[in-house]
Amino acid sequence: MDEPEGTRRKLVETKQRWAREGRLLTGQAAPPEQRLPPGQRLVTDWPVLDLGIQPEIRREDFRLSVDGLVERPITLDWTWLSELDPASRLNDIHCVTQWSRFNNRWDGVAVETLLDLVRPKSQAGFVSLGASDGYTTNLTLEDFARSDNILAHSWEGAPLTRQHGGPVRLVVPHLYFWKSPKWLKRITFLAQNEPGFWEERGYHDRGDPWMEERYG
Ligand SMILES: Nc1nc2c(c(=O)[nH]1)N[C@H]1C(S)=C(S)[C@@H](COP(=O)(O)O)O[C@H]1N2
Ligand SMILES: [Mo]
Repeated sequence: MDEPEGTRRKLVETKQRWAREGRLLTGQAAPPEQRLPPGQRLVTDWPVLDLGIQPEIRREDFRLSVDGLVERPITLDWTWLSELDPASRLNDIHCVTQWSRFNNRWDGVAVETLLDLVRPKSQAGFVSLGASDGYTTNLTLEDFARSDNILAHSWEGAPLTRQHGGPVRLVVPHLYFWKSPKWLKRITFLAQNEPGFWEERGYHDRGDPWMEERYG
């Protein structure tokens, strides 16, 4: 490979790495042409996408089991969740069906806080996420542990609606939105990767929007 080609590839790799690390998501100051991943179009409404079952779960009935390869398996209920360190995140949504929505304000508990509580064992390399509608998805522990990620119970200052996954959903903003399960009820730490609902149906195992990892 000649010199300019190598230099260009390095630049592309670096920019892709920045994107993966959220470096281009600098909040309101970043121009849209940098924030919008390839093939995405911006919306200002918030579409609802799911398998068609939208379970109605009252906050007092909320349970989230965290199990598998952790030092301390737990089942969080609403009271316990409310007592954990509160966290807020401002981030962008990118759905694989090509809509993106900027500047979503979430309140909840940072995934980092949950990890401190359960302490994954050294053999844990993956998580499997389960939801009350039967939906599942998977992440590497590295993608799950990102500081941007939040267990969200509120959006724009109001409780997350049932359609959008209330009482609690996971938000993983650096990947396509199918990696962000609504009505979250189970997080299992695993040594092996366990593909979820869409991952078993032709979607990419990781789903990085800036790499256009739509299909696998
Ligand atoms: N439990 C559950 N979570 C889910 C889904 C689902 O069908 N069930 N769909 C995923 C997909 S494909 C998308 S794009 C987003 C949509 O979230 P929204 O309806 O809040 O926009 O939820 C993701 N999380
Ligand atoms: Mo989606």
